[in-house]
Amino acid sequence: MSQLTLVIGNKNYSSWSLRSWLAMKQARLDFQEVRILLDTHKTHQEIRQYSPSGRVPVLLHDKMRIWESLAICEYVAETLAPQLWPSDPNAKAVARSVSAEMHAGFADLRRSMPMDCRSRFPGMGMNPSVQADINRIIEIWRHCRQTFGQGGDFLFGDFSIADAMFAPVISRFVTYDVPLDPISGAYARAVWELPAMQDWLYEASQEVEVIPSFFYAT
Ligand SMILES: N[C@@H](CCC(=O)N[C@@H](CS)C(=O)NCC(=O)O)C(=O)O
Repeated sequence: MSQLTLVIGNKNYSSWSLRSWLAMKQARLDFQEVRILLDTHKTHQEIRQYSPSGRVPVLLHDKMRIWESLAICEYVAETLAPQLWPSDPNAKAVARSVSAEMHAGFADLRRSMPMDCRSRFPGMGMNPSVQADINRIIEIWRHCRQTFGQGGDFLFGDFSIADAMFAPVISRFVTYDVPLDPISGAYARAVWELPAMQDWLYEASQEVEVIPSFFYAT
């Protein structure tokens, strides 16, 4: 099998890394991990060895380098794991829309409630703009579950890239204790309880590095 390596940041903080990592784990791909500590004097130089953008995650596949979390997921789905998108074209189109919306948006939520998997800060970071982001995310989840979710516990039934894209949001909702309605809460629990997600959370809990949480608003 060809060589597949995912370069990631600290598991506790690197929400973009979690997205690609979870998609690849759920696809049962055999890959190596290289973890680069964020926020050190060597971080930029170390990441630049692998990633032209100077950011993680970056996927190394033979001679290819693919950066940007969503592009990595797309590449993996196209080359190795087509099951990462729903097979129905309409469901797939909406899965792509909500994945792109997550990748490009929700800046207020990301800034005010940064991912910090192992910490608990109930209520911290909430303000009207964050609440507006949360309301839209819940609207997406409820719509996808009710329209496309019949075949399983995830947004489009079976696990897809869309679920990977929202996984760090679910971690934030746990850290900041964001209340959810029954449909959204059941969905968030399904992602949270995935063995791969639990592995990531365990490994995050074992990390010792501390980055001031507001610094990594990603
Ligand atoms: N849009 C990018 C965002 C990647 C990103 O911002 N990664 C952060 C870590 S979560 C990073 O590499 N930071 C490096 C640095 O700040 O030096 C993606 O989707 O992959």
